[in-house]
Amino acid sequence: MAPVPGPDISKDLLGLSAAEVKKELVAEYPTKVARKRAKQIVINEVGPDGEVPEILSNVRTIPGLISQRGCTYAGCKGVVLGPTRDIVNLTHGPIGCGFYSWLTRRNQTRPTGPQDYNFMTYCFSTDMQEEQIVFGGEKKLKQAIQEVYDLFHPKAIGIFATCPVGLIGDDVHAVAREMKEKLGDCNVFAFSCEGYKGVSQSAGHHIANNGLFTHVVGLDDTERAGRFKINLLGEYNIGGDAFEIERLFEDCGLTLIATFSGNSSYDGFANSHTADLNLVMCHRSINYVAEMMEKRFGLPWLKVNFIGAEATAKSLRKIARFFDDPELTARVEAVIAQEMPAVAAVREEVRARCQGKRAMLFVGGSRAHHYQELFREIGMEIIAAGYEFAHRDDYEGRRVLPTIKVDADSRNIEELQVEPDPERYRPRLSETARARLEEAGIKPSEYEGMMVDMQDGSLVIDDISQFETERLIERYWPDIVGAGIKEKYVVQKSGVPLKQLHSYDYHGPYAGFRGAINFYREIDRMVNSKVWKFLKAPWQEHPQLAATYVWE
Ligand code: CFM
Repeated sequence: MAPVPGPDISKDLLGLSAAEVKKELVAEYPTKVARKRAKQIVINEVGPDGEVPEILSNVRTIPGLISQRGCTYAGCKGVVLGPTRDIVNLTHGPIGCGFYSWLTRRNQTRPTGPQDYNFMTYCFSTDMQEEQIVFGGEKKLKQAIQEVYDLFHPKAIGIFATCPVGLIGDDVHAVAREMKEKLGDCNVFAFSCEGYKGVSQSAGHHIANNGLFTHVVGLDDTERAGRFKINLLGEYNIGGDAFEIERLFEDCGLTLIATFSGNSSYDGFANSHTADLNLVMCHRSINYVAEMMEKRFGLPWLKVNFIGAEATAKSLRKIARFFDDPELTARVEAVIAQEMPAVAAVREEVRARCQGKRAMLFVGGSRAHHYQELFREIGMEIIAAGYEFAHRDDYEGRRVLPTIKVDADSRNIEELQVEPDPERYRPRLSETARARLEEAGIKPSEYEGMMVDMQDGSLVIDDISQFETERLIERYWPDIVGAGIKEKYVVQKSGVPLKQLHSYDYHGPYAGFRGAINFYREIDRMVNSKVWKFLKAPWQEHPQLAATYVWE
């Protein structure tokens, strides 16, 4: 996508440029901290070939800065494995880790019938106590697995290690092997996803990808019926997004084998290698599975985005191009033609009220990019965006992959060595088909990152701190901030609405065409509400109430 034209967004309320604002921000820090943060705060500039400035990311948060990040366990258990209804996710650790990672993300699921399992409403934990910390927790873990099996007879049990497990040295993998053998008809596998394993939840994604690929993908070779078989990777069915995307796939005549992992099932993962194309939504959390499936089974992957009506249409057309079938192409066009009028009507109405308003988005590792589309569709501008835990390729595009330095923290996470499967490797894309796609501007195994889609002069900030968030709000006074629950109420008490782009507050879906309509209406309601200007945070009226107030 070409750089987005638009009015000058590079000035704050005082007329200072983004570069000047950045200078002021980092000047508040001690020298060493300032040096590091200066590399994580970048003024966007897109060159003629789509080249963008380098941004420091996927590095440790500086102690003392309040960050938005979560932990490795959250990325593994909560994010990637959490939304699968029929795997029992058993947290090996103190009760809080299990409880606080239990369904707060609003990942929904739809069992196929009364016989289908849904364990997502349960919270499974070994509830580690002092006795296990001192004498070891393997015995209690085995008992818990047995109890789960006796009560529920699930197809699979995933074990998730929390921080103390790594510290005391419980061997969760040995326990998993032993119990798998003992139970016979239940796949038991473990994840060494202790919270401290990486610098953020991103490490947990990688560990989860490795585990799923090693223990589940490829277990079931059954060929399902369907001419256009796809997997959707990196879509987690927050607020029902996957339901809307599934509806569109069905209308288009596409057969969805598996989603990793919104509205997903164990059998879907086991069978996913029989599909012909992987679609990658959230590149950060799932690119590893896409890469490994390509190497072992020959499935190519395409980056897609179903957030935004235009992005959805574009993604559907990409899929049609891939399969290169006139019937499919016609059906995709018919679906787009049928859905768009309703979208356009609401978009025009809402745009009249939202045009020129400004947003800041600080979310995870993909949504700060994807949601820009939706805001732009109603005429809004993105003045600053950033990720909590993305890597340089998510910002700058995969072209920088060979230049990313591997540090001690990333070396901590295993890179699986994957070879083509001797029997089942089947390249789905011939050289001619690949060339044909590239000619149409569709590059398999490519993601160009967030920055190329942002205006010159906008701020790109990695792992933003609470202090920087507050300062930016004072300086730019955006019409809305897109972030998460930890930021929400501080920002709103200051008088700026905050839309949770993780859990969607209590709303959604936002994906696909109907999702876009929901989002336009929600943002219209939020940015045009008059209540915000009457708000004054308690600490604005009484500075001594602020946590950072210095008594003299
Ligand atoms: Fe991918 Fe996600 Fe995200 Fe993510 Fe997440 Fe999430 Fe997110 Mo919250 S997998 S990177 S670890 S799109 S839970 S569904 S919203 S931070 S931007």
